[in-house]
Amino acid sequence: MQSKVMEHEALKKYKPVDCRHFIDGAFIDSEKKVNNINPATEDVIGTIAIGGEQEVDRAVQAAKRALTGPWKSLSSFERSSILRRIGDEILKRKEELAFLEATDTGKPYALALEMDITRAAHNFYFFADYLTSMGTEAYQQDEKALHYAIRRPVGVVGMINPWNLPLLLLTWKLAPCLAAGSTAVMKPSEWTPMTATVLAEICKDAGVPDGVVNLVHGFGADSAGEAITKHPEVDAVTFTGDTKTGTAIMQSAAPSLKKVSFELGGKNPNIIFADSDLDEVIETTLKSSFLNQGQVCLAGSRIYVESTVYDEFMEKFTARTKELKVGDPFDEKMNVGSLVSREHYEHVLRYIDLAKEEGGTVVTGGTNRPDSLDKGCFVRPTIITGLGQSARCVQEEIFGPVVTVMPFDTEEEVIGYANDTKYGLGTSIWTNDLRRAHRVAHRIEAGIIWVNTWYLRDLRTPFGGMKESGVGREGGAHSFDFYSELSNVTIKL
Ligand code: NAD
Ligand code: 6OD
Repeated sequence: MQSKVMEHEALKKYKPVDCRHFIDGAFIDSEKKVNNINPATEDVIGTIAIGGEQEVDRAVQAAKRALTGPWKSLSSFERSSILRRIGDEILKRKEELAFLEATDTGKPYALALEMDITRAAHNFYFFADYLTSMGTEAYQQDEKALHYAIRRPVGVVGMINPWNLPLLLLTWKLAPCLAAGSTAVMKPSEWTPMTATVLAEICKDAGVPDGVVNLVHGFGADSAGEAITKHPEVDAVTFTGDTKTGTAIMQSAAPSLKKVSFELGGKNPNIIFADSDLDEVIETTLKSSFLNQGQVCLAGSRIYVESTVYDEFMEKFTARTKELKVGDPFDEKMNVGSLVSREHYEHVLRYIDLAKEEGGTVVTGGTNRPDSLDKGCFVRPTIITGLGQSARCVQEEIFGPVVTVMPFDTEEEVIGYANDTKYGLGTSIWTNDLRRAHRVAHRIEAGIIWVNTWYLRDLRTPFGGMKESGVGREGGAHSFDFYSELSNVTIKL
């Protein structure tokens, strides 16, 4: 890695943290530990505690006790104030958290600061407001009866998280869980454990009572992850990650019939009609393809372009892609950082080789790190053309800076392509024809459909995937429903 790294202010001010479990309000040491690796330098930066059934059980018992402790007697206004204080504390420590996130994931520091950490604070502010402004369902049945719904916390919630947006996605679960009065046992990804560790400390500083927020580090199968999903006293499991892991978690949670919410993988189509504003399309498509090194579940990794503008699109999109700078996450001139780990880097490179074997053409990218970097898990933004719809690189989630581009001639044809994978998470439709936008949106099998944009979020909206991209929805009332148990009361009039 270049010496440039040493110049960034954050690197002078902050140090990586060793990741310990946080149970019942205290950090605890672990006999079993593994090294934490910075993927951009491939250096060891600290240690991660590895928990199993015993630590998970301690955390679950603490979370269960906390449900009936001081947490239960707080008013919704008091809970909302605690959520606000967590948001404030995240913002106060935003540079430190961005440093930790960039160091753990390899993503650009500037992106971590602007996107991950800012949004993490916003998740708490959003649910703090939601909690104090929400109503309840009520129905008057003529003169016969009045029905209304009451809410209680669902109980102890297991939260299992991926590595791509570690703090953003963990807080997207923890904020509504706390708003609803439930308690949590969190397990971050073993690849990106640092910001979750600091979040536990922040929750304590913000006044969250002991036992309400617990953190157990570890791996998935046969480790802390699985111990959470099969623990009989965990009432609900929220999981974000790979579709295959979702299947394993569903099986493990089945014997105790836990409530589950799954946000899984995607292979999202980006449909570009000839009547769209091509320059705007290209700038947003650069983001939907390569933001966060393409490691975004919503990434528009299958690009379909109407034939009449295909050549123009390819020329401009390729030129802009080649301009993206890949390298040191702490060099603010870089647009693309490192992938999360050597294992994932090799996985992405294997797909690029597979694309060639499948008859595809690598238009740009396609090799590993740029010559200027001597180590790190860097992959250059890669565009592949010439593949058919059934190619594995078109059907399977690569989860890296790799997109395929295919031409199409008709609306019917592209709707067929868009729906032809096992996934159904996101879609972007680019057109200036309003009727077509509605028509196509209604036929696309995806939980999240954007027209003339990508990843424009409003936290009130339903978020989640259909088909093998998920089970349930998060966001606003949907999150609240997951972290609560509803009872209907009927009063005969
Ligand atoms: P992953 O499924 O490998 O791991 C996610 C988490 O699950 C980790 O904490 C891991 O330790 C744990 N885990 C693994 N096996 C387990 C098991 N058997 N039991 C319990 N826990 C287990 O996913 P990842 O590689 O960390 O993340 C990338 C994937 O996540 C991609 O498929 C991506 O699309 C998906 N993702 C989806 C969304 C969404 O909102 N739909 C968001 C982010 C990431
Ligand atoms: O923005 C969100 O709320 C969200 N859940 C994003 C998920 C991105 C997937 O990588």
